[in-house]
Amino acid sequence: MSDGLVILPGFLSPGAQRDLLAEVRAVIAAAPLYVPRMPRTGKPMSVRMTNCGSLGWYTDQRDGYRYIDRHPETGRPWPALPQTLRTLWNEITGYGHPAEACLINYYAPDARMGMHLDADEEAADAPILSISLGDSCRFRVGGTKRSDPTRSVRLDSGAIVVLGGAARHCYHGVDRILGGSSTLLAEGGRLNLTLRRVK
Ligand code: MD3
Ligand code: FE
Repeated sequence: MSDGLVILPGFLSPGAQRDLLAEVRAVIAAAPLYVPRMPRTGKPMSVRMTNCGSLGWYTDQRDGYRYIDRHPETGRPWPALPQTLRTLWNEITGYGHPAEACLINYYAPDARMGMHLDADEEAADAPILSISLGDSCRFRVGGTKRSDPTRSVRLDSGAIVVLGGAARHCYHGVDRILGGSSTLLAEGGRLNLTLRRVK
C-alpha cells in the first residue's frame, strides 16, 4: 500500500517552523483564507484555503475543482511562492521543474477532510510535497480504490511528506486535528502546505 509515500518527521526545526509560519502569514494577509465549496451541492468544506505560486487550487459550486491564476475574492494574482518553499521543493523532491502551486489548508480543531484522490493536476507524475505546521493530525492513507484498506498516520508540526510513484494516486484524508498538541499557532489548529506541479 502507498508505495512512494515518504514521511520525514521533524524535518523542520522549531525555529524553521516559526520562520516558515511568518512567510505563510504574509501570504494569508495578501490572499485571505476563503471557504471552498463542493461542486454542485455548494456545501462548504470545513477547511479554509488559500494559495501562493503561479496557480492555486480552488472549488466553488458552479465550476468545481480546478486551478486558477488569481485569488477568487481579491481578483489579484496569487502571491509568489516564498523562497523557503522553492528551496525545500528543489532539495527534497529533486524534480527538475519548480513547483507551480502551493495550496495552504487551515484546519481549525474541528475541521477535517474526507477521503479523496488528488486528480486535478495534468502533471500526474510529478511528486507532491506536504508540510505540516501547528496541531498534529490523524492522517488516513488508503489505496488506489476507495474500498482498499487504509492506515492511520500521525503528522506532527514540522513533518514533511513526499508523495511520489503509486502513493500519488492513493486515497487520503484528514480524520481529525489533535487540538492543543502544538503551541506554534496562537489560534490553534493546523496549517498544511502542499506544493505541486500542475501542468
Ligand atoms: C497521500 N491535504 O489538500 S497533504 C489536499 O493534510 C490534501 O491538508 C492533506 O489532501 C492535508 O488535497 C494532505 C499530504 C498528501 C497529499 C496528497 C496525497 C498526502 C497524500 C496523495 C496520496 C496519498
Ligand atoms: Fe489531497
